[in-house]
Amino acid sequence: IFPGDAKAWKAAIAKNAETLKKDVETVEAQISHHVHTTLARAPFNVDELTMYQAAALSVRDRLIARWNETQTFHTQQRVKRVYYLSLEFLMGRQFDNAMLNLGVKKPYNDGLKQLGFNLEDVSDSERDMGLGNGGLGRLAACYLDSLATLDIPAFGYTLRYQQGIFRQIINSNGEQVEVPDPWLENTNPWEIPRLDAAVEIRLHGEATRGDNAKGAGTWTGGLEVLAVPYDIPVPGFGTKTTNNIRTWSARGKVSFDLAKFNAGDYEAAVREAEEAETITRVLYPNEASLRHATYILVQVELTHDFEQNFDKGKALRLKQQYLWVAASLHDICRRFRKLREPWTAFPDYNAIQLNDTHPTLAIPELMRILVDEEGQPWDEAWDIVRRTFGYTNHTGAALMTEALERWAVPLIEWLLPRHMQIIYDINAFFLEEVEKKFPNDRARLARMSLIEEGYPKMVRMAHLAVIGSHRVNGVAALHSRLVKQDLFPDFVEMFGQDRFTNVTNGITARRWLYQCNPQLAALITQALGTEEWILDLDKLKGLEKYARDKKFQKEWASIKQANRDRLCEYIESTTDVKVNRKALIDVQVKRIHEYKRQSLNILGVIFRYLTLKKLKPEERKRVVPRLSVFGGKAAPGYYMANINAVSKTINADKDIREHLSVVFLADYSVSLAEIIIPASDLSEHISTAGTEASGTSNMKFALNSGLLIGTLDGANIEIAEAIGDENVFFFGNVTEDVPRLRRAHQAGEAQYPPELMEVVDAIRSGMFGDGGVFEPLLNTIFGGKDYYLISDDFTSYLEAQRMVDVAFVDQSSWVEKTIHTTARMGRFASDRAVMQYADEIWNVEPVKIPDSA
Ligand code: 7GP
Repeated sequence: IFPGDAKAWKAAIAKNAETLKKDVETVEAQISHHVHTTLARAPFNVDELTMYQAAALSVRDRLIARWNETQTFHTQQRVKRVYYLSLEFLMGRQFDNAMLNLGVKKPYNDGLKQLGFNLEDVSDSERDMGLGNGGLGRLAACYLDSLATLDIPAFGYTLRYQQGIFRQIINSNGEQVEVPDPWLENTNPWEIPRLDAAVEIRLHGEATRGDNAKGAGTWTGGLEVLAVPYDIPVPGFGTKTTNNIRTWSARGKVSFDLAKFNAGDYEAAVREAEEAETITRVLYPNEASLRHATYILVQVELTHDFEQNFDKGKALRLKQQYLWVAASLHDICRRFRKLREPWTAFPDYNAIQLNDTHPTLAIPELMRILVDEEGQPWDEAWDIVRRTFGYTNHTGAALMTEALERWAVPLIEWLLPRHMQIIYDINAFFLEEVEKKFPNDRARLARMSLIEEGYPKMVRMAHLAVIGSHRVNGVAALHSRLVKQDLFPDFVEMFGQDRFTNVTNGITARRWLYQCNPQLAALITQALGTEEWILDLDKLKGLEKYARDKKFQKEWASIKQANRDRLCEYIESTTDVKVNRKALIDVQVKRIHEYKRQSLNILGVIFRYLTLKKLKPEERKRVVPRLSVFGGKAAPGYYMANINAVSKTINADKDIREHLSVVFLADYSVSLAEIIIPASDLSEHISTAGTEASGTSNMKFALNSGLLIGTLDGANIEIAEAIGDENVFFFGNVTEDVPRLRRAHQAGEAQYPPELMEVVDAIRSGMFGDGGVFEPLLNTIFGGKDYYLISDDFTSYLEAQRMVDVAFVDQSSWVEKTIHTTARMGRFASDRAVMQYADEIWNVEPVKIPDSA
């Protein structure tokens, strides 16, 4: 196996293995190695950033060793792998997480101390890996942690955006300003460049069909660009398995055009290469704004020059999607060919999960590879495709079909001519089947077609994902029901119930308790007498017996207070607000979006303010003090200046300050969530029923002993089932009521509650400055049709908030509720969710990497 002298190899490997020992001296030696050689610094010249880089590189060495063993073992054993295709992985910071999963945090802590550094300060030098927008991207990160921890062979595939999610600054008008996130400015120690393993990707060009409808076609010409892989190792907790996230970076194929270069036209020589690189320059900020762009586009008159007439952003986004899936499938197929198995065995070795519709082009791409390149018969190829793919939908079904991704046919034809043919053929054969099963039903054919008629025609990516997958799942019980009922009812009739299933989302307790709330984790471990809960979250049940134990309650509460203090310090150091450390901390952090109804919250805050103003000073003292915390990024151009206007007035009011303060924390991120979530007493998950597919922060708050106020939406419902209705503050209309209420608004028959009118009067009186910043909001409620039913849920929301105040006064019973809440959150572990995917969708088994590997 070894080239050259086997003895020399073995001795070298054994010697090198010593660098992986976990004692403090070894850790210090490794760090100093990187300081001196990789970073070329002398000890007197080491600042925190350098120390972070050196320490991170030494952790990376350990990861790479395990990564190598894992990959080699998986290859030798010919295991079936899961490929998780996600356009977003919101990883956050890696250093702390990697140390904890590898079990080396203590020696790093001690080692750094001896070298003159504090671990926490060093960790703070790390930039978040912000390669995602929100829930979908963070879910992908949690699932990768679980896959590795559960020893399931898996790869994540995504793009290596040079700019991740924008950084958010709040200007003096209280508006969001987006600034770039150059996260790669300092070298990123967590990735391994594989510059030699680039993949060639074709765009544009000419396509031909085969002799008969199902024969092999061709695709030639056009432009070739390179996709260069960078690997990020993902270590499991307490296991050797180290999986991989492969991120693709776009490059020009020839770095410059020699002829032009020689002719002296230097700029033209590099232009093409630069254009290729723009493909992975930036993460797209938000689905909603892009969909909006689609609608505008539909009305634009089209010519053949799409770069000019099509929204450039749209074309670039499609290029991103294709470069990513084509490079990933190339990789997967290359690995499969080495097995020398027939293509019909492809699904026995590969399960590919489509994280929403963004990677749906993988379906026609795999058809193209199988039919055009590998000479497989069409029907067999289609069978292979269907057995390989699974599709997860993440959009709230009550937002309805217009929320689903669609691409203009002319755009696909221009960029991917062969894929457009394949999509048309898939559609033709599919509609034949529909016609067979439901003869003479033209309306049904039109509804189910992959192509939506219009000018231009559009490809419905969700339909393609449904017919090209063997399983389609939603992400919470309610959502999965709505996916069948509202989004794909025709497809349920066509394929039967079995193709549709539910996998309720989950979160990793490694990051979202063990890492972000170390004190609570330590208390739990002490009470349970074991750390097993980190791998088996149902073990938290064992806390139930302490729920009424006064001593335990006291320790539990004092940890919450410590976490609260930490958040208050953060607030006071980043804003000019002075906060009451005893206040109930009421949090809403998530993407800012109409359906999530931050507006309901802020209108409720105003009502609380008005109520407090009416009380005498001694009466106010009896009201539970509150600190309302908001955070979240809005789609570019969508401002939340109203929240900041309210906070300005309230925080400046000397009579009220003690009793109510409001802060908006800028630049919400995974790292900020790690500070906010452990500190929260109450968190808000208050979307219009039927619109939030699941929510995952609700799980994080509850796991960290915070109570929830929410609607009967997404995973809130299942959380309440698990922890007990009595521990959740529910309010508002249910999904079934939504259509009727919307109709009432449309017919002008809706009632507006007096509490809401009181709030509106206060706004209009100028109490919160120029009312202009509220106009868009008030317009959607009064001028428009109150699509998200703020007015319908307002009164019951206020009532639920009153119940919170009442409950909080009895601290012992409140703490008891929070202990029960944490104790019963086991089923929301991402480990459970991932095992469900493994059993019901992927059909994969864990593979333990032996110590001797
Ligand atoms: C989100 C959903 O809004 C959220 O409810 C869910 O918990 C999360 O996915 C994970 O399943 N969706 C997105 O983040 C998103 O970008 C567009 O959806 C396809």
